[in-house]
Amino acid sequence: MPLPDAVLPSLLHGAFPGVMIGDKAIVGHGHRFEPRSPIDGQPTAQVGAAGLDDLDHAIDAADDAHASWRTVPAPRRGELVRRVGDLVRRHKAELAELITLEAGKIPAESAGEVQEWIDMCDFAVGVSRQLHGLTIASERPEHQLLEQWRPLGAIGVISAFNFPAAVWAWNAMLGLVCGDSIVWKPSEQTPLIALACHEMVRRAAAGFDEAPSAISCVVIGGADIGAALAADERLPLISATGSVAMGRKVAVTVGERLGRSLLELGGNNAMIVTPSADLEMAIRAIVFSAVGTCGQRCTSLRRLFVHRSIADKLVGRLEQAYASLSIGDPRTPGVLVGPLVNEPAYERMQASLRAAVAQGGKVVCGGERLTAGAPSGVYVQPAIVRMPEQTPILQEETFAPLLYVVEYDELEEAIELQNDVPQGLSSAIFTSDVREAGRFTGPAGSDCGISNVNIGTSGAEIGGAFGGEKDTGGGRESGSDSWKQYMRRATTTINYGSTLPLAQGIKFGE
Ligand code: UN1
Repeated sequence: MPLPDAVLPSLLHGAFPGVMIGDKAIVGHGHRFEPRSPIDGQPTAQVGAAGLDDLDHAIDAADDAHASWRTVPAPRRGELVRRVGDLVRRHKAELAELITLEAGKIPAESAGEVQEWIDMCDFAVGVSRQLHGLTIASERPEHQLLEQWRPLGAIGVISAFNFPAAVWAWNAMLGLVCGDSIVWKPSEQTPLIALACHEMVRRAAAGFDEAPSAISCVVIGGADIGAALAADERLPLISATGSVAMGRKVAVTVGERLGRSLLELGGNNAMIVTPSADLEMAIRAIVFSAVGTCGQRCTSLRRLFVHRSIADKLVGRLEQAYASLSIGDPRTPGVLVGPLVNEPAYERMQASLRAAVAQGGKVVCGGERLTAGAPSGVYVQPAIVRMPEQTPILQEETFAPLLYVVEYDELEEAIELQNDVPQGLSSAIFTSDVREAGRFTGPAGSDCGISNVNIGTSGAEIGGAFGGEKDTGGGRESGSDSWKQYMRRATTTINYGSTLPLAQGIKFGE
């Protein structure tokens, strides 16, 4: 498959550089590897992964870059991000093509992910003129008490395969306008799109005198690189997206050195469908949330609580909708469900299906591996399983198109079930009853970071803060005031008088 060269750095000795320190491309001192496309399991390129010494150089350079970048006025930093946005718009098709190639998404979803990056650029440009502090009333005469937001430093970003561009963009576009530099460890599954993302920033910075090129660095490698990144004291913030197990390790490592971590980990998202729901809308929302991205979003719908009076009807309609899904090579027009990322993902889906059946579940449809006509990637028929109750397997997030359905009688019970899992990312209710919607979104309702009414669990806009509670890690990224995490708060008191009154009225030797 020809690669979209227009957005990629040049090959060095037959391999893509696994390390980019601004405009410096390095074939890393780590192993050489061949990422494989989930579409057909075939290698796409050779990449020279980073060694620990490469990471060390990248962090040094990013730290240096930050020292001058932080003094550039924030609206000028916004101008750099505006130029990044222009480049991303121009190269939207090529960038989307790489996402499809490396993450296996259908083109519409890949284009959506690039759009999410563009939206993030626009948002960050606006934020660059709104990094507001406060003026606080001082208790002392002729004193000003101010709260100001200052750039934080070089920040580490660890991201996952399933949103290989957007999650970095949430962090990097805001980090850049906040005066930070970025050291990014992407998933080894998606090195080319990571290089292309960096390439957009590199090109924007190349024509922009105030921007040192090492404000953006990419270090492609495995868990050892991630662990060393998290441990590095030169990085005051580590923003990590991925599994709960990974996040727990990052939190401990970063906590140990009293750094700041921003975690976006697993979701085990639920939807409640009440008797007053608009079923047509609910079905469309369920199908997109449960099978979109082949069930590999952290916001994917995994648990469906349906009122007993409508359960059979709803499940019957879902079964029909699932039967009409076109599954296969995501580049084929009309296909809605692409591949799982790899064999282990398929094995985990099968293990969860087996566990669900052992716990009393009845498979309504799906779970079969598709071979006929599908290329040699891992293609599965999305599954629906009716469960007698919320059994132990429903406590786990399985990153695959596997939807459990449980019936309920009382809304309170459904809300309790939805909250009774370790994760707390996204949630939804379908109802036309304002009281039910109010209970769900109220203080005793959903305990998730995202609680939606009459839309699915996935597909959040960038304008809101994105993230969740409990095992999801507590972080909030992208919109709202998430930018504050990429800055440090400085309280400044200015005495413009000619006496020295002490706070709390203390008299000291007078
Ligand atoms: C993720 O899966 O890590 O809300 C992020 C959504 C997307 C982001 C998902 N905007 O589904």
